Amino acid sequence: MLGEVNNDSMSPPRAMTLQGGEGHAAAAAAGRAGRGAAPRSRSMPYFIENFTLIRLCLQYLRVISRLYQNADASLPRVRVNFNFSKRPLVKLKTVVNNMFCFRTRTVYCDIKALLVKTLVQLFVVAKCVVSAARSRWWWRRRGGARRAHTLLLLWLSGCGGYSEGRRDGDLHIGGIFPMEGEGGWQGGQACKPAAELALADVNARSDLLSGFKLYIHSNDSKCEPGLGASVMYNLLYNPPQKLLLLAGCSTVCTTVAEAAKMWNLMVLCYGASSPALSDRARFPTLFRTHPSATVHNPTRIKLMQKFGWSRIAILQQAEEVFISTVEDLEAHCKKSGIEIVTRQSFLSDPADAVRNLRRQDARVIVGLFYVVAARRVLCEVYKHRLYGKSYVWFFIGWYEDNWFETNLEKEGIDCTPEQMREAAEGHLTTEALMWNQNSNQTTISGMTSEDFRSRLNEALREAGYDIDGERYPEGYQEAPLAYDAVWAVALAFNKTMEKLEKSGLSLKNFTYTNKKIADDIYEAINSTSFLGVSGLVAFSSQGDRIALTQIEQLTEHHYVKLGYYDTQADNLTWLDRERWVGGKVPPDRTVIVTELRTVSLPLFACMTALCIAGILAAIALIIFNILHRHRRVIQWSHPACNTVMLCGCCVCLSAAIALGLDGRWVLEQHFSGLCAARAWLLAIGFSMAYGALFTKVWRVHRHTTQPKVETKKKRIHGWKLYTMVGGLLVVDVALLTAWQLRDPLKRSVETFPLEAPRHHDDDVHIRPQLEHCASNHNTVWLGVMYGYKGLVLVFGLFLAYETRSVKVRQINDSRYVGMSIYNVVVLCLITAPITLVIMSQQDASFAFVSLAIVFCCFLSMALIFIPKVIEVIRHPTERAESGRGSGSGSAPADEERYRELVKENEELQKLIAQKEERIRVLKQKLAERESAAAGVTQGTGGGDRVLADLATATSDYGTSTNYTRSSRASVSDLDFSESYL
Ligand code: ABU
Repeated sequence: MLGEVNNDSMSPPRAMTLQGGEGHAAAAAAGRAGRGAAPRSRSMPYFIENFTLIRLCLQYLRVISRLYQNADASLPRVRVNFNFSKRPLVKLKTVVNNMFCFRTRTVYCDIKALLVKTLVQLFVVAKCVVSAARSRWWWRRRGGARRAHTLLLLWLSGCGGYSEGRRDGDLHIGGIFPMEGEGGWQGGQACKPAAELALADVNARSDLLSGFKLYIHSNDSKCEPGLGASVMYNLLYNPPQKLLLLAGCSTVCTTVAEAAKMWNLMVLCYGASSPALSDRARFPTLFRTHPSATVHNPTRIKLMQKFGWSRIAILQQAEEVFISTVEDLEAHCKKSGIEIVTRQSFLSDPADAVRNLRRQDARVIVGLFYVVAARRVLCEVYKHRLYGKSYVWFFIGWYEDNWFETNLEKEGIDCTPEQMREAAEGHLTTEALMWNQNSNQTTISGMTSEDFRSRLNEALREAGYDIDGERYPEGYQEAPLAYDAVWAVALAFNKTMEKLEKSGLSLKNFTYTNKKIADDIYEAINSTSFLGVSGLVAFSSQGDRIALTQIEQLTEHHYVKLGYYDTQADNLTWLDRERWVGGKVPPDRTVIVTELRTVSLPLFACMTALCIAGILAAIALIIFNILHRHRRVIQWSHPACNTVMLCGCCVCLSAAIALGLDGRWVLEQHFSGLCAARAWLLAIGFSMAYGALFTKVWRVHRHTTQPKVETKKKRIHGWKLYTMVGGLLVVDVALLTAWQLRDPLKRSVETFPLEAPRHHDDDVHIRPQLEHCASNHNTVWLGVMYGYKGLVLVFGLFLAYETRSVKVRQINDSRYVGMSIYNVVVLCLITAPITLVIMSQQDASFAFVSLAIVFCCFLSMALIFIPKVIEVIRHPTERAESGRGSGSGSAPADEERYRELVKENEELQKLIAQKEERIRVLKQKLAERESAAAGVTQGTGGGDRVLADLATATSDYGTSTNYTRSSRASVSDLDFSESYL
């Protein structure tokens, strides 16, 4: 019989012609032998003839035995595969096996048809003999025995050919198996032997397809849709009529199923996972024993929830099967609140996609690709170090167990098996259960799944696979699906036949235009339900297989079962066998630890100590100022201003401490209070300290610019000294209150770029944060405050410059006040803008500002008080001044005395003026008289009187002058004095 000829290597049209063509068997055999086995030689035809003869004899014996025994006969059947071009060892073994290993198969022969056809063959033989007799040379060249042999061959071949190709009792289905392709899924390698096992088992059953035998006409699609389509058309356009197509590999199934509906042909896919195939409108005649890849997605989501992963990435091969799986996965993720951080796809080279995963900090990655692409991905994963304790990969579970270390050289993968093993360690796989898990359960074929495994292993061993060395062919996982697919077909045909019988029809009546029988077959498959070696075989309304999923993990280069998930019942059976590379569940992202940047403790401690020392020093100086208030050195330095300045220093130093307080000390909710305190303390302290200095320098300037008389007249009241400071404070309070009420300072956080993990912990990154005080319109408020303070500073600086060489007795420390002002101005003008620039560096900023404050305060206190302290130390016993000076601190008696002296001085000056006038008049009279005496010699009485008056006047003047001089000495209030400094 020729129906079982394996036509892998034939071009599809030819293959099908040979399959169906009776009487061409010898030619077909010759063609195969010519391609595969040996060069054509003189002995070749002889071999072919003999070989074909043997085959036909055997077939004939079967026919005869059936004829005489009228019963089922088990006879050997020879199958030959001359395809040596690929996998020579496997093929050679197959050939040898097929030639010498006879498989049990029951043959039904239609005796009536045999008799008729035998007559026809006898006629053909006779005709051959007659025509041959005419050709003498032919008779001469061939021996008689040889001629008889050939005639016998012709006759037998006719019988055999008939019995194979045209039996009415054969049902034909097409089989499209991906076997020898480069990429994709070449699962036909194991699925085809499994389908053949099923075929044998189905045909061995007398209760199935009574009177019919099922045949598969198969070819290789290489998992290429174009080639798959070609194979399909050849199956369709070459006899015999096919009732159904079996197909594997999603891309091929998609093409085949989309076209097959046009021929009213059912398609049953044993190896197609594409969720796109669940579209009933697009694929109305498709069924599959392979579960849809979407069954993995609920399992993946379940695992993500179990391990707390809410951020994943997807890497996929650009094939419809994976695109539609990812679409389904995205929908599941969205429903479960899982973020898909990136979705990378690639055609054939995954290098860029893997690199992008690293950039996106992907940690939990779902990979969807065929096994060849999976090896490339794994190699890139190794190169980019995207594995280990910080990463989790979800791979598809239907790759063979050692997929990551095979075919590396052949596929040009530049990673060693060791590197691939290292990168693969710990990954998870999800797969639909394709083997019946109950190994004791007897399935429809009478086997348990383990029995099936043994038989399949045996078949694969025979085919040359190193099953004992755990080198399984591709599709081993799916082999039960192919086995059950054939059973599903047989059961469905059986059901359909029973139905058709009632209306006097048979499956043999099916044609590609017969919608009615096609519908019956559809109904039969749709309602199929049986226990197969892959589990319960039943189809959903979409034609999908319903299945459990299994979760595995690669641990020490071996897959370990972690559990099962029943999507329908939402039941996860977990075996607690997972092992993670780092000993803990990898996180789904780099853990970002927010870390508050605070002022370093030693710096804060040092500055606080300095500030406290400054505050204590200021308090001590206030006490000193009060204790020695009656000393000239204190009295003549506006001690009230000095006290205000010292208080201002205390406040400023407190502000410096407040600047160093941060999140380390103050709770977040209290931080706005700290912000307000800083602003108020600094502004008020500045106005007090600098205002006091400003007041002093202002007074010095007033002394130098006002007319002497006016200066002499004006009495300086104590309260006037406070007006300047008071005015500055009022402006401060007004501004700060407005700021506080309108747009209060609040805690704001500056976030810095991520910092490298500490202690080489890849999973942890630090995100530094720094607290600031800011209001909504911070720049406006700062501008107003800085503008106002800047004006005061600049004006103070101007006054200090103007009075730089002036020494006023009442303000004995004016030069030092000026120096303090220079110092404060310079430091403020430097510090304010620099702090704005370095405000993101908490230590530098705090150190800079607090040192500026400390420096200003210390220097001002030192400049103003050290001379006074030294003076007090030098003259510890000096009594308090009581009779001189007019400083703001002078006693009322001094003031009174001063006023009396001024008054006396004025009176005396008036007197002097009168006397001088009198002298002038008398001198004038004297001169007149002298001129008259020269003309008239008379007595000297009148002249003597004038002289006497003059003498009186002169004597008065002399007295008066002395007094005035002394008086002048005592009221020299505008004299520059260095009496104390
Ligand atoms: N389990 C093999 C699936 C192959 C495919 O969907 O193409």
